[in-house]
Amino acid sequence: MAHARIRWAAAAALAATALLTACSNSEEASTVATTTTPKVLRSTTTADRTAELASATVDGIRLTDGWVKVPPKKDRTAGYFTLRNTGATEDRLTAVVTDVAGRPELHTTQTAGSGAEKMVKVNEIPLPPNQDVALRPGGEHLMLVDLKRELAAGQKVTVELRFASGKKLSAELPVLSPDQAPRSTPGGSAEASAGNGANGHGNGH
Ligand SMILES: [Cu+2]
Repeated sequence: MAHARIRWAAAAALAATALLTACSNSEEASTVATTTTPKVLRSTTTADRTAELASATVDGIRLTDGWVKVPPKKDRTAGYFTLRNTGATEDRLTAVVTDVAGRPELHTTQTAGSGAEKMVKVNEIPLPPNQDVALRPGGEHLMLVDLKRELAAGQKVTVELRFASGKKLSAELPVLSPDQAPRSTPGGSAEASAGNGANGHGNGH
């Protein structure tokens, strides 16, 4: 119908047709411009899959990429973060204090000859100057044993990290479901790759 009217206008006055054409061209141009918007929306949706990770700093120490896994078992779960000692001398993470767990522990993961992974408690995690030390699935991690309450995705766990230097660093770690967990864990382990599946992270830590 619109075309019919345009033709009628063209028959009536050529100048008018030229104006209408110019008009419809500019409309097309603006349509093209708006069709690029959904791409932006799509990448926003992707970002939603990975919820915002915690970061915090205290003089000389920076925490980034902090999160806690939705407990795979009722009584325990693990927390992960990257620490950077921005000072000039070595420091050590010696303890974590939190009110959500009766026993917060520092663990490392050892792979036995059979290939089975085993978690071992450690007393401290060294932080050499100017290096990132990543606590991550399949490696060193914070173990929250004897959970005092249920932890659901979207909640936050407040932790206070204590260091050999006497420094203390507080952070609020978001609780993430497996499909919200960060995908690209640097040097990711078998467990991290398993997390790429729909229902990874089925095991205990
Ligand atoms: Cu553990």
